[in-house]
Amino acid sequence: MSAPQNYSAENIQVLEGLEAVRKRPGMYIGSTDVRGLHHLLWEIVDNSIDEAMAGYCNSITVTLQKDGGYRVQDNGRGIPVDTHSKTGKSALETVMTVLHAGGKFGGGGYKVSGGLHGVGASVVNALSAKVIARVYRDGKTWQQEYSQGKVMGEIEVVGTSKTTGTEMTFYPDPEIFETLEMDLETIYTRLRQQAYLTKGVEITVVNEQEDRPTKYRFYFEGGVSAYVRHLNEGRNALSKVIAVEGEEDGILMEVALQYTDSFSEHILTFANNIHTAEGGTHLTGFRTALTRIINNYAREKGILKEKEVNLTADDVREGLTAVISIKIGDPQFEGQTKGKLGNSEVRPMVESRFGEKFSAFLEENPGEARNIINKCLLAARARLAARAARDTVIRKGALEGLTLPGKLADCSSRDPKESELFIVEGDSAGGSAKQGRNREIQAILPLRGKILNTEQARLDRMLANNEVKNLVIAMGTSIGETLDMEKLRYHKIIVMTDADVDGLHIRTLIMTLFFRYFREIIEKGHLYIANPPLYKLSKGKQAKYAYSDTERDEIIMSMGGEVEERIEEMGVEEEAPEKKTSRIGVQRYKGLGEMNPEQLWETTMNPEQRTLFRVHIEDAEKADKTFETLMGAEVLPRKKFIQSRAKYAQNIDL
Ligand code: 0RA
Repeated sequence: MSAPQNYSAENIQVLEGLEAVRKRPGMYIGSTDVRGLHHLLWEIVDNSIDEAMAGYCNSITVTLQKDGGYRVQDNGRGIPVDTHSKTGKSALETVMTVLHAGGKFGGGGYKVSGGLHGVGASVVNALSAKVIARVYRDGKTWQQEYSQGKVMGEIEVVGTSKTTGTEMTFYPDPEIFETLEMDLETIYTRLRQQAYLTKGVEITVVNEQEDRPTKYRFYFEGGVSAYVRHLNEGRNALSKVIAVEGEEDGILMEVALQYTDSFSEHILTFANNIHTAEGGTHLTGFRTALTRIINNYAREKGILKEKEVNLTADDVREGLTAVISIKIGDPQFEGQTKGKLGNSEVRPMVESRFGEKFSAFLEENPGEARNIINKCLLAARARLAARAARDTVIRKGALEGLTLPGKLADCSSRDPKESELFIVEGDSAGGSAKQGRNREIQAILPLRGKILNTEQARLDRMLANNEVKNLVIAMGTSIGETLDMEKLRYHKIIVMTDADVDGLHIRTLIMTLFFRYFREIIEKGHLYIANPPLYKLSKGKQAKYAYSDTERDEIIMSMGGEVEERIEEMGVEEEAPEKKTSRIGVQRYKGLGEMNPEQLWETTMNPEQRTLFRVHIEDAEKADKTFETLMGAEVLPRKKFIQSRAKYAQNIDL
């Protein structure tokens, strides 16, 4: 067929569909920053994972090509390539050019699929400068190319093939994305996760962008149990990994859990391999069963005495690491970010299936059961102590007529929407910030540096800390169970610390604190990190600021200076070498305190010019884990952590 004659209403619709994606990419992939960029890869990989879940594929390879392309290959059946009599198009072309067409082919061939989430290959196509799709089927290799969602030519046979499979190579469009470089760590984490959740599939990541290409292979026979083991690396386990599987009415459940002596909870839930960040019916079923079974057991064995009250759902969470994965034919995703599983039939299924088997485990393993229950009892005691500490904090505030801490330089506005709270490290930086700020909308709370030096990270002790108390009172929200977002006094809470090891520590502490006790503040997008400059570059009266080494070099060049080749010597004093340049002054800021109030305002605080990084829940979770490593009871991981960063930090004291 030749294109012009067949230029039907349908073709026009297709173009309009993908045009809409290019006009408002955020609607389809969330954003056009690095997260949105990663989304392209997830969409393509998810399609191959779907093929694996359907049982037709056991190997997926993701390649980061030297030319900037991303290639995803699988050994599935290959997307059908024969021409459909009605549309005059192959299934391949339809999948690539029609919005939401993915997964509709093959006459219900998929038992499970991502549903809403797999917006699919056509979106990736629309947002790519180029896509090359290859299908290996029926002894042939088929190929079609696209650009910005448009077909560049008919599908054609380009060779023979001994295997079957699909191969997509896409080049993200620089007209759309702010950056074209994905983060390798993020790719590994996500694909490792997918490999844990899809037993028997092998996922390989090849990075050809390095001088020496690297190859990582993820394959886990153990599935979710292996995942829990991985999450608990570096923690002290109180039991072995408890694994429970079940199937009922077409719902497949896989649960693995393990208690450690950690103080926080780590639960990851999935429906059809999609992370349900907001939980849902699978999580509710799990929690209800866990609390009930632990209480039953503790009563039966006389560990909980008759007059003692039951352990609460919160008590059985401390130190719990669990992965809950369910697969279901018709998943319903609800909630603000579609991250909550809604299917009501899942809750009773998980509750009874998991409950039965968990109960049997406790009966059969009395030693481990005892460890778990003791941990929960400890949590109950800590909870009561924390509540007492919190009540004192609140009562004190009330007695003094809700006095705000003396160290807080509050703003004059009483409108939380426009108000900002800067949490600043150290008194001298606090001084500059107080003088440099816009007093109408910016409040400053200086925090003393060494609060990270407690021997163990316990809630009741953290709350007893004056600095933390001040923060709680300043924010106005209370804490933990009684957190009240309506009372939040500032809609931007901005952490402003030095770019050195101490600054990093304080930032980690603050993020951990928010992750554990003010999680909703992060989830609602109120927590930010300030971005102070690393260098000041001056030539005559002209001054510019650089926020990274690359930017420093660019500015020096633009000022007519020359940039020395920098030789990285790891493990040697980390004093940055002063640049030798023609009449260009290079000042490296070692701390916020080195900036005068005007400079701090201009570079870091002025809402018109500054950059802020919003903290996402994953960042905070990472901080939480780092914090545990730094503070935790186990010496070895801490030692490793510090040694691995020794080149950045010669004398951190812990
Ligand atoms: C529907 C039907 C068939 C294959 C696929 C979808 C398929 C899609 C993707 C996307 C990435 N990799 C994929 N692999 C397969 C084939 C049905 C048949 O051969 O009978």
